[in-house]
Amino acid sequence: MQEIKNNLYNAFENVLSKDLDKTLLVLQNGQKLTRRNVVKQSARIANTLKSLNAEPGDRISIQTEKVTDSIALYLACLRGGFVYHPLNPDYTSSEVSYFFEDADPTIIICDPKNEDTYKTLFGLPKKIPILTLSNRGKGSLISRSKSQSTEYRTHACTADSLVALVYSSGTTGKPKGVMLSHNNLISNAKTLIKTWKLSEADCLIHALPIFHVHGLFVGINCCLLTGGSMIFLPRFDSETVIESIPRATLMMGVPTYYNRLLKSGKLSHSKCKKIRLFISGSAPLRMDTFNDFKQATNHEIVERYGMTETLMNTSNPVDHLRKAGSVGLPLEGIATRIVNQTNEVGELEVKGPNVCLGYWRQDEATKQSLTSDGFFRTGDQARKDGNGYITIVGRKTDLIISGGLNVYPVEVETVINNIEDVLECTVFGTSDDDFGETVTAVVVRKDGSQLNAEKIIALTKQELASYKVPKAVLFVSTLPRNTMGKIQKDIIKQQFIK
Ligand code: MLC
Ligand code: AMP
Repeated sequence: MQEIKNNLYNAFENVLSKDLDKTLLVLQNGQKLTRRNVVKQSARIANTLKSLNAEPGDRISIQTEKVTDSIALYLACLRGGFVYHPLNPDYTSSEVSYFFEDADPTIIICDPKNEDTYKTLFGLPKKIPILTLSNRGKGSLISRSKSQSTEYRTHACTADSLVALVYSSGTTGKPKGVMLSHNNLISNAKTLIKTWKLSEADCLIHALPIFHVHGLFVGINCCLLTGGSMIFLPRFDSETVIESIPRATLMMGVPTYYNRLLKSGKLSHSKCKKIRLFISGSAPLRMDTFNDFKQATNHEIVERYGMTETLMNTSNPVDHLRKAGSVGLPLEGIATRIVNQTNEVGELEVKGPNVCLGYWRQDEATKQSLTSDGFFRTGDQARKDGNGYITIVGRKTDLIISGGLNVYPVEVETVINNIEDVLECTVFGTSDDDFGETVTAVVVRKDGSQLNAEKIIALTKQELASYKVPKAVLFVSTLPRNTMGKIQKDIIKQQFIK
């Protein structure tokens, strides 16, 4: 009995079962789904996955749009003890091949448009069942689920059982699967609920994608654990979000969302009076965005900081000073320290029940990510002020965060360097009012080549998801190198940044 309670689904069930008629999701078309609708659908889906021989611990790889049944599918994985493995629907077949190969799923669930390709590429050799899911109950997952029972006995697991595999790119090598446990998710959601004073009365504007921890484990888990409701939007779109604001009490987003809401010119104090909190994370929130947003809405955005490997680490408080430019104070139960400081800036390390189990099938990388006393090395450079507020001042790596999505230059450089007529290139982030940072490539062409920026962009797009594709491509005759022969990215960057 004790063991059963360790499944995150049991924690949700305790809350949801109190009033199954309460609305859980309001969709973009106004349709409302009650808790009962979602709970029953999750049982049908869990039974379907089980009927295809999925066993607890097996990975279910999911690359679909954000659709009506997405939450029921997530809950189905929890109930079955299956490992939820979400993927960005924008990934190309070549990107996705790597993830399927590495995660080694028992079932793949994809958008109908990819079914034939994936069946040929991944289904046949390993006989992996490939199901489809699209909006409003379409696709083979839901058609198969219709005849299934609406009851499912939730899998009993330990607190440390693997619940989700979310990939995070590495600077070198390939992306690594971050192994998250039931306890990681439960403890982090409980801490956030306390910090942000979330309750059953809250209604969250959920416009974030659900293939990353922000939309999934901050947005959805907090809502399911409090018994609140969500305006569940397929994607962020300023118009729809602005229309939704008067009906909501909470919004979570990346800084680009707040930049775009401001740019719309349609915010006002009265429109936002029902909102309790606007929360931002996944990328630095600029001070001018914080200040302009306050002026436009009378709300100070609550900035928090986290990462896939650790879920959320810090947040500005709700009842005390929300410091512009700072990611706030360590969350309860999470220890933070700043090591190897120069001028008070050093690498931020964190320890607590939020830190992941490690990297999937990569023991060496797991070992390297932790110190001997169990702190996780975030790779973020930070400073702490006298009151304990933490400011992220940079990163150890040359990671680009564009609209809250991470791009590792080396991945883009590899694709561009493989283009015929490219001699060499370097890729870095440049500051952008909308995305915070965007991807820029500086390329050296082979002698006599007429290769242009459009062609490079088009060829890169065949290989990589569009958020990784450079928004600007510039040409030079040589790239400066240091005495070791390494391209001096900083010098080039300075030349191009105004
Ligand atoms: C889409 N594009 C992007 C992009 N998203 N380009 C750069 N950066 C992005 N983030 C592509 C589109 O495919 C399109 O390509 C072109 O850029 C312009 O698209 P758009 O219409 O402006 O983009 P849009 O669809 O509106 O998406 C932008 C966005 C979205 C910011 C709304 O990317 C988004 O919702 N981001 C949130 C990411 C997130 O959830 N991060 C959390 C990670 S978890 P084309 O070729 O068609 O023109 C984490 C831990 C933590 O970091 O602390 O939370
Ligand atoms: P990911 O690996 O995709 O989860 O991205 C995590 C990274 O996003 C962190 O290591 C930080 O570099 C960055 N990040 C998240 N939240 C913030 C924030 N509020 N301010 C600055 N950087 C952030």
